[in-house]
Amino acid sequence: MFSNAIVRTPCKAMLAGLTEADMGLPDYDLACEQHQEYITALQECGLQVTVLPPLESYPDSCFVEDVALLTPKCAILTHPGAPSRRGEVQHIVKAVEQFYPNLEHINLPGTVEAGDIMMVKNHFYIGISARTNTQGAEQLIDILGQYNLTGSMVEMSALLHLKTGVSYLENNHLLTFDEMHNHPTFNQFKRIEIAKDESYAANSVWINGTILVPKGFPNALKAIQQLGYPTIEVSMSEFQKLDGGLSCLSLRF
Ligand code: CIR
Repeated sequence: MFSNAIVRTPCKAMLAGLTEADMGLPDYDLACEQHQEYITALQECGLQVTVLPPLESYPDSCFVEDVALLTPKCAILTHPGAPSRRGEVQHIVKAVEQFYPNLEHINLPGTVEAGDIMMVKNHFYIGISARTNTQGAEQLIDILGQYNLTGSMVEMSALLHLKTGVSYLENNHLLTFDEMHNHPTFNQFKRIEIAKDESYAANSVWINGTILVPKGFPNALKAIQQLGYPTIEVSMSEFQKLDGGLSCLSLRF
């Protein structure tokens, strides 16, 4: 179960955020509205939400998930693979310190963005991507080991982050997209395959028994509901334009 979440209000500079989506520029005011809707959804799931102020120097700073890994036993500050995002890390420290007495760090040459990390009980799957490298993953696995947690690396090819293509919904249920449908690492899970035209919904989020699903993906929504989960749909169009999924907008712990 999660009790808390940390989010950061989008900044106006988000229009200059990193993206390969080719879906046009986000509308800032609409993004703020959608962000508020996201916070409300977290609160409806019983989370206490810490809302950090916008950071104009970092266009992608609302995607707080990437800069820290918050586990039940420890907090690890990452070192993003995207150079323009590295400065975001120092700005999350104070908020994380409110909840964790001791912070661990990933250091160069290691890079990690926590969108590449998927927690399944005490195990952490770490996608090796353009943003997270093997040195970073090795450092992370070492740190996790010190807290009796485990980690393993997942090879991937085309996805931005591991959780762009796979989400764990608890109860052995895994949403998968594209290269993750048949990935041997996940053979032991019951996979729910998300079709290409709804691929964005492969990044849905389990919070205390409820699944947050991006709005506008009816088949994915139905498949998740058929598993027996209550769902909350959240409008995400403006964040999708920046390659940001539902999980990216919060740290949940
Ligand atoms: C980036 O490219 O870094 C941002 N525009 C999107 C980050 C998405 N984060 C995530 O998937 N965890």
